[in-house]
Amino acid sequence: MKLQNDLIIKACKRLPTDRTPIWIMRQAGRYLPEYRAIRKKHDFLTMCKSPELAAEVTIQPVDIIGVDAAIIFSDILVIPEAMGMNLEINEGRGPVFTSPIKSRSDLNKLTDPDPSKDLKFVMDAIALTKKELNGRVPVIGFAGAPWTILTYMVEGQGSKSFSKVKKLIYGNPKLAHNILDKITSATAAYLSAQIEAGANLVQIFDTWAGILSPRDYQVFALRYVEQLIANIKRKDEPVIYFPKGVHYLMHELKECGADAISVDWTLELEKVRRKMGDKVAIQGNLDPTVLYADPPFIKREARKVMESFGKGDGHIFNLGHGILPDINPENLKELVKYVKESSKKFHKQKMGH
Ligand code: 1CP
Repeated sequence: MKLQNDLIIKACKRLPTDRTPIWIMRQAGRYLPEYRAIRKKHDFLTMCKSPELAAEVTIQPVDIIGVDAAIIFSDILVIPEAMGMNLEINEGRGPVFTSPIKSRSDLNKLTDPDPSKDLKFVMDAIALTKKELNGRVPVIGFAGAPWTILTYMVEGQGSKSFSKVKKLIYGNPKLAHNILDKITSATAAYLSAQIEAGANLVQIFDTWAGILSPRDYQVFALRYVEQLIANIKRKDEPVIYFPKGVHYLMHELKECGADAISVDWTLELEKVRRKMGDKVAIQGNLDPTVLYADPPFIKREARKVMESFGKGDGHIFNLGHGILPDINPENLKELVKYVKESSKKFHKQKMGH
């Protein structure tokens, strides 16, 4: 099926577009009253595992906010669950693995999931979303990066100090590398299956990349991302990599195999672009909390982001991290409208006859 709007695909490949495309990390979620209405009736994992419900909330931000892509409603933690770990969602506290990995015998219990069986609900949600969107916008598949997934598997949940996973990589690096290898191959199969099911591009979320020293980031995170990207079976579906908090290593990142690098708001796009050259597209990077301000302020800040990238193609507008649950959706609507209109001057206009 031909896409009516393929701006994001083109931007990932740094091909000419009339304007800058925009989508928002965590756009399918709690800030939308329409999401909360469905979520009130079903728990989070049930929603992930019911293709009809997942497709419905995936499409909500396309209809309500007007974004240029739909990201499939799921979670990065479904991979460790499919590898055999028990995932529970505690209302209020978030997702928790009840038996985090502590030893080699815990690693030995993990399985190699078959995405077409163990993660069939994701593939079904992608296929159904594609059918319902009927080519309106591309569908983004996603997974967590191996390092970020390892942190959850070892910590059991989000953490402030990451002491357990740090203890593992410094105390037993061999075991850490063996787990990372297993996560990497499971994730490559998973993302390949998402593309096979119809995802037009995929994003790899490395939310906890920034808690490592530059050297450890290369050894425990970047190396596996490179391996992962090299092993995704794809034709020309782009890959976006989001290494949150990594403000060094721009030269290495541009060689990691991703078509686009997503950056957080602590970086200036102008400098990122200078360092990346023409090798990759750049996604980002409005501070998510700017959306708490009033629309004129939001627009000024959005304009600064576009000016910092400057003229030319290869920019995908996004926030520097996920949208927060207490943002007013009207503010996001204003942002999307503004970027769609005012980004035209940063692109070469087609000449009329
Ligand atoms: O209560 C609810 O309704 C559940 C809240 C929620 C939602 C809406 C969770 C639990 N996950 C999601 C969906 C989700 N998660 C998407 C959907 C698509 C989208 O609109 O973007 C995506 C891409 C994710 C990815 C994800 N899950 C990440 C990486 C991105 C990021 O924001 O850094 C991470 C770290 C998670 C783990 C997770 N899942 C949910 C929560 C509350 C958390 C964070 C846990 C923690 O670290 O404490």
